[in-house]
Amino acid sequence: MSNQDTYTPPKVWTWDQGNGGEFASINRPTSGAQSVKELPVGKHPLQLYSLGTPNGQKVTIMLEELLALGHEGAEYDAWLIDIRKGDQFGSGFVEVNPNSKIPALMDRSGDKPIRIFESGAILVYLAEKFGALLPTTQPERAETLSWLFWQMGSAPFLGGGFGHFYAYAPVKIKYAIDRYAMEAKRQLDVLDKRLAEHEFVAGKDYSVADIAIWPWYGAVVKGLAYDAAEFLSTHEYKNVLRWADQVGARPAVKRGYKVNRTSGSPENQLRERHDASDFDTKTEDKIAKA
Ligand SMILES: N[C@@H](CCC(=O)N[C@@H](CS)C(=O)NCC(=O)O)C(=O)O
Repeated sequence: MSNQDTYTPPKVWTWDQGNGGEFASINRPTSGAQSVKELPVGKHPLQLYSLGTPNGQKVTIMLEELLALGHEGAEYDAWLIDIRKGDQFGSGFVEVNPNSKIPALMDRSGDKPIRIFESGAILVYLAEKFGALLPTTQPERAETLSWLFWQMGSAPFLGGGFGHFYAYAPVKIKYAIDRYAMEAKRQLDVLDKRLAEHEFVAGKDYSVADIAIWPWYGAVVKGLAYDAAEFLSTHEYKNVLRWADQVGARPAVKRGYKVNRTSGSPENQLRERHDASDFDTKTEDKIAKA
C-alpha cells in the first residue's frame, strides 16, 4: 500500500480488490447476490441468519431474554452465516437482507413470512411483537429508543472507525487512529456519565437499549474487543464497567453471547442454536461435529 502521507486521490476512484485489508476478500463496491444459495429453514417460528459478532449478539441476547420471560413464541433457529466465506452474498440471504449484513430475521409465525434486517429494527420488532423490554408509555419509551438509536449511529465509529484502523487495517495510520480513539473515548464518557446516574442505560429498567449497547461497549471496556482496553484506558469508565458486569451476569445474556460465535474461547461458542437444550450439550462436542 502506498504511503498515506503522499497519497493523492485520482480524479475517479477505482476498486483495488487486493488492498491487503482484513476483509478485502469479501468487501466490494457493489450489492446484490453473487451466487444462488437457498437458506435453510428450521422448525421454529423465528429463523435467524447471523454470526456471533456484537451485531448478531444483540438479537440472540434479545431472543434468550424473551424466552427467559416465558415467551414461547420467541423460540428460534439460529443459522450460521459465515461472512468471511461470503455467505451474506447468497441469493437466499440477500432476499432477507438486501444490504448483505448479519443479522437477518424471518418471522414465519403468520400467514406470510416477514423479513426484518438491521439489528435495531429487529430489536424493536421483537419488543413490539412480545410486548417486552421496550416501555409502552412516555417518556420512558422515547428515552429507550433514543439510546437504542444512539447505539446504531455510534457503534460504526467504534467498530468501523476505531476498531478497523487500530486492529485490522494493514497499515497503522496515526491520523485515523487518533481521530477514532478520541471519538470512542467520547462515546464511552457519554455512557459513563449516563450510567453514573442510572442503573441501566435507559433508566431504572433493563431494556433493548442495554441489549444493543452491551455487546459493543461492554466488550470494549472488558478488553474483549480489539484488545484495546489499555490503549483506551477503559479502567477510567467505572460506571460502564459496573454496568458491563451487571448485564454480563444475566443468564440470558450469557446464552445469547455464545450463539453463532465461531471465535474466542471454545466454551463460549455455539455455532448454531436450534433448541434450548443445545446450550447443555458440551460445546466442544458441537465444534468437533461441525
Ligand atoms: N447496521 C447493521 C450492521 C450489520 C453489520 O455490519 N454486520 C456485519 C458483521 S458485524 C456484516 O455482516 N458484515 C458483512 C459484510 O460487510 O460483508 C446492523 O446493526 O444490523
